Amino acid sequence: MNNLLMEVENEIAVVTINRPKALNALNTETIVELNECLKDIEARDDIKVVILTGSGQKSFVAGADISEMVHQNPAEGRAFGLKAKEAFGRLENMRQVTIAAVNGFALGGGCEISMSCDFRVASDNAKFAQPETGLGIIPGFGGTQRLPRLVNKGIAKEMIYTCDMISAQRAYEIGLVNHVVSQDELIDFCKKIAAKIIDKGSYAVSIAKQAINMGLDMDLNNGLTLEANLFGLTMSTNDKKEGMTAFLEKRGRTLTDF
Ligand code: CO8
Repeated sequence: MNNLLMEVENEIAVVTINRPKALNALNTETIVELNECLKDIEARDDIKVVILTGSGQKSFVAGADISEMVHQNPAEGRAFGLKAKEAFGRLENMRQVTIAAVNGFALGGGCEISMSCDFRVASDNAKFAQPETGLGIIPGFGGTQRLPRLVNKGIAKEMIYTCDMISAQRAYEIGLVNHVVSQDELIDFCKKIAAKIIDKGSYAVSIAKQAINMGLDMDLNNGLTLEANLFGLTMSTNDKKEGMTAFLEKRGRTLTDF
């Protein structure tokens, strides 16, 4: 991979977008590589959590690559958007948990890729924005859809219409990020959250992820039916037997399903 780095340790993969000269902007090659990398991860049982970050101290991802987009015609722009839809959709719905460790600028496509992760942790120097309307385009990697679902509609509209950059603290206040920590602590902090998640039933976590993601696209009644069905499914697992028996026998548990 030319534009990605990956390290795996203790069932956690740290995937780093690595185009420092362009502040880790996403070009087609990077998006295709990310999609392939995530496909490989999905097939691996030794990775339970993916932490996505950007290389360097300054930028997570400074957006889609403007030097590439400037030459795109409408058909090419659409094709670019669809490639990203596939990669970002995979990030959003893969069975592994995904955490964005936002270590600097998360602008345009950078904010959008972070929103495709299960949740976001920011370093205190992080900055978020959707600057697209200032470039004469609109957010095309999910910003008009995921941002209003994550924060409220009015806040999303103000961010998209004004292109204002917001601080990590403001991102925390509007619920865009779960935690703000120092840059030095960022990856270790995310790894600690990952370790807590890995300690739980990994299959159950992935089913809970499915229930939340699919349920949010349904009305409440259908969402509750989906939950009941998936809950029923978890009653058939070895982890359910082990988790509940261990509790009743007052002993430690070993959960292994994935
Ligand atoms: N694309 C390409 N190159 C970039 C990008 C980018 N998004 N961002 C930064 N770079 C490059 C710069 O051109 C510069 O390159 P060079 O050294 O060769 O001149 C290098 O990175 C360093 O950048 P700066 O010198 O500008 O660094 P500063 O510290 O002065 O500024 C900023 C940092 C504020 C992050 C500034 O670089 C900036 O404003 N970048 C652009 C941010 C932006 O507008 N992002 C949104 C892009 S649009 C988008 O993401 C749309 C997503 C949906 C697409 C849907 C398609 C279907």
